[in-house]
Amino acid sequence: MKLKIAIQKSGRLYEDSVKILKECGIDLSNGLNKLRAEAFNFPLEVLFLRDDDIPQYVKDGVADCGIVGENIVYETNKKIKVLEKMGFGKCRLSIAVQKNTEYKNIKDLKGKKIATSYPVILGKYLKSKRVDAKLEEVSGSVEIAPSVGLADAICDLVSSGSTLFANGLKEVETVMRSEAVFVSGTKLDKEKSAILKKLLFRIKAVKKSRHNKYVLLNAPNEKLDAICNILPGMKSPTILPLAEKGWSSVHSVIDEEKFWEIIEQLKDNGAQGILVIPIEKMIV
Ligand code: PRT
Ligand code: ZN
Repeated sequence: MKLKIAIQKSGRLYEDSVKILKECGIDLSNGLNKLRAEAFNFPLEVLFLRDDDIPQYVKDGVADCGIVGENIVYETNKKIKVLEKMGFGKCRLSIAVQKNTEYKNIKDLKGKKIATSYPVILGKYLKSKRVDAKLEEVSGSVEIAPSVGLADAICDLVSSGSTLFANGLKEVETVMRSEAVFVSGTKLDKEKSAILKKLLFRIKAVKKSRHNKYVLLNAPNEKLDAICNILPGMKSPTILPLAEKGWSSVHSVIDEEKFWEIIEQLKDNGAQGILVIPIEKMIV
């Protein structure tokens, strides 16, 4: 029995999806063809699909789980479970207008035509804001719609914002934030649920390790209390006496987001010989 996972065949999520499976210890070198691969060291079969098709395949049980953008999950609105955010493929679904258009707030979109590939999500958003606008569904090249006179505004995915800028558009509303998510069907049998649980456990461990660093430092004993207060650690930091009298070695794990701030505080409190080591996996 193998668990079937659907990932994007090519595109923005492909590389990160394969990478995280690899970091979960899953070897996909056993590719059967361009559409399927089998892991030989974990009961997993990988199906490579277009991202838009993944929710439907997972709902129908053709795949048991998948990695796909939240934007696609909510737009296709299929009955599937979102189990975990993956931390990559981050973007936002935004409304943009031509940069010389005066725009105060969302009410300015009343009666306007908005081109989008996300009519479901945008429709709900406008409804929640009580704005009645006309949606023009387009499947690609959304950003040219205003300049060719097809629409007054667009609603599309944005990451760096350079596509909007290059097309003379400005972002005026964020409709949703999105990133890749791990999804599953709602009716997996016992055996597949057990494999899914193992895979999810590994994904969480890999994700957690990415945000954390292992820190080793030397500290004068009289500063240990202050230093331990700065270091949150998984439980409390490990403290070992050094050969040099009056000094100890402190080991701890710190969150990448607070990294520089913590390092500065440690230095200010007399920490020396600070070593920062990436963590490969983190099981808590
Ligand atoms: O062939 P397939 O249907 O599988 O792929 P696709 O072409 O439909 O999707 P793809 O590979 O472009 O995107 C897959 C997923 O990546 C999306 O569903 C999002 O969840 C996520 N993602 C993250 C993005 C972006 N960032 C993104 N910037 N998807 C698309 N874009 C596009 C956007 O549509 C616009 O055209 O990039 C352009 C804007 O980028 P910036 O950097 O100029 O702002
Ligand atoms: Zn697509």
